[in-house]
Amino acid sequence: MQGVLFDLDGILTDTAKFHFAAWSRLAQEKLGVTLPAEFESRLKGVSRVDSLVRIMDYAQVTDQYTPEQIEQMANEKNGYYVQAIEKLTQADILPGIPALLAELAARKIPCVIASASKNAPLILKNLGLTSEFAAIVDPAKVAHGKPAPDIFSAAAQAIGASPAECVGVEDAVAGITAINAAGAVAVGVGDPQELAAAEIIVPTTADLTYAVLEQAYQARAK
Ligand code: G16
Ligand code: MG
Repeated sequence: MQGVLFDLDGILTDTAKFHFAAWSRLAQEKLGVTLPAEFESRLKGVSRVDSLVRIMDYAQVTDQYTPEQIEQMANEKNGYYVQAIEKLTQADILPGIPALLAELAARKIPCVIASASKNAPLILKNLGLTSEFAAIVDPAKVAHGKPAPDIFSAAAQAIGASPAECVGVEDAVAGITAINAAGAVAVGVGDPQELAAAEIIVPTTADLTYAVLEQAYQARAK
């Protein structure tokens, strides 16, 4: 294993609840709808504008807004979201992540962020994790978002590795699909049925260790 490609939201910290709260506020105020709870997981790994498109579909208002109004609403949601993530600290890092990053650093295995979030640099800074990563892929610079392979291909490239030499860690179905499409080895965190396409699935981030990632990598090589 030459590198580890990390999703951010749901792997390093739990920001899905903040995305959902910000979208819920926007949907209520601007579209007059209450989002059902299942939207929290339905928007995982989905880009900002694509998330808004799904919400507008749900509200059945897709044809009623201009591209400028859509962009304005996406910006507004981001304002609410940034207010929440500004308060993140080291205490918000998910269990097992500091130990995993330390194990990988000790083995000199580079780590890269492959997140759909344009706020990834701010989140990493507030978690105190910026220096643990060799690179953060800019999602604005990849042509297609998850489930397309682009962001994981770019993440491997950022450390001079081929995707096949890397393990990707994800909590979202779209992310596992993207890792597999890039040709990297997928480790899923969450529901084994939902994430069945991953090489190995663990229940929580506390179960992520170097040994688990290496086991997934070796299993795929067979
Ligand atoms: C994350 C979240 C998504 C969010 C997307 C874009 O992806 O899971 O819910 O819509 O980023 O975030 P932003 O609006 O901050 O650019 P990931 O790939 O880290 O799970
Ligand atoms: Mg995620």
